[in-house]
Amino acid sequence: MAVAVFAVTLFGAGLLRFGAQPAAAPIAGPAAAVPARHAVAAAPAAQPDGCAKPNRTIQLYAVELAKDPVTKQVRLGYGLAAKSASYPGPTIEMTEGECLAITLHNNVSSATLQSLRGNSAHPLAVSLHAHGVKYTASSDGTMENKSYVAPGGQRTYFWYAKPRDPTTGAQGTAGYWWYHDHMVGGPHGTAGMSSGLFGALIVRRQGDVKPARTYVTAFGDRQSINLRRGAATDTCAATKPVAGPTCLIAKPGERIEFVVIGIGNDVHTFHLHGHSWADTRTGTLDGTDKSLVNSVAVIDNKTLGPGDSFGLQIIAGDSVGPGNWMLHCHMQFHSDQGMSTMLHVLNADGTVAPHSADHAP
Ligand SMILES: [Cu+2]
Repeated sequence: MAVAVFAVTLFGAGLLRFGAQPAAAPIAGPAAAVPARHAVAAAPAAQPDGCAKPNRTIQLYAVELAKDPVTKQVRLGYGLAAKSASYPGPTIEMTEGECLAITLHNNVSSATLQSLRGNSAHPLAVSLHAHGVKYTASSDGTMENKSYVAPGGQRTYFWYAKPRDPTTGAQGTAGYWWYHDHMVGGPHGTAGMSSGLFGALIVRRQGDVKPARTYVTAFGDRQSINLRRGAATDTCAATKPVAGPTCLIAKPGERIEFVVIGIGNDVHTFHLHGHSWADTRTGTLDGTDKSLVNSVAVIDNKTLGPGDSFGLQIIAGDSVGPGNWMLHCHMQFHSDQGMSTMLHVLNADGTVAPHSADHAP
């Protein structure tokens, strides 16, 4: 399996905070039949209100990865560099009030995009579509808004994490969201998402408690977690395990965050053994608001529909200690077919406790 597949999508706070001003934003031409080098510049991407001056700029690359070793399906990924692309893609974190400029580079070949296309009239392109944040139509990432990127091209998208307005009560954008392609295969990006073009987007509110690690678990079709099933979801070595999309580890007492995303067509439930969380925006209750403490449910299983996303924080091993804690869809026929992995709360010496892997298909 390609090394890139194992690229770590968790990161410490601020990793993506480059602080640079955005470069000029060359726009890829919308017509798929036009070679990228001849692409005609469309109108510059307009920025949403409150986003006149982006706080940060990042480069994001859409690339083709090695085929899935089990299913032989095409795999695509987003990466902050072409060589670090993975699925899920890098977790992008913002704080309310920030404006982010993201330049998407399409490194996926026309031939690959053509192999995934259902209709020959559909443009060959990738895109970037975000949930939860504010963006104008030119950053929508859709065919309808001509906000996509032809092979070899690039385009800058602008996302605004609008803050909550306490004077009007207008909600902010803080939440656990996701981003994904909306172009590959057809106008809804169905083949792009099912090939790997998706990732988590976290918008924090000032003062939110930050975790030591963030893991992304996208529950999808074919009874998959991050497009994998059974043993393929958990590749942790017994000693010196390396955290990543297929190795969910934590030290006892570490604050761990999960972003849970529903991709594809099925409804799932997210269930984690040995741990529970509050059904709030962050999955936590700090206890200062007694009315919330007495009214908000504490849960260990949550329903996830297509397109939904939520997040939660736990203290790994709290009261239960090290061990191998199953994380699975609780729709029984899904888990029976391999929609199950593990959170390994490590022993004091950093090793994974012995366990039997789930070798369901
Ligand atoms: Cu399921």
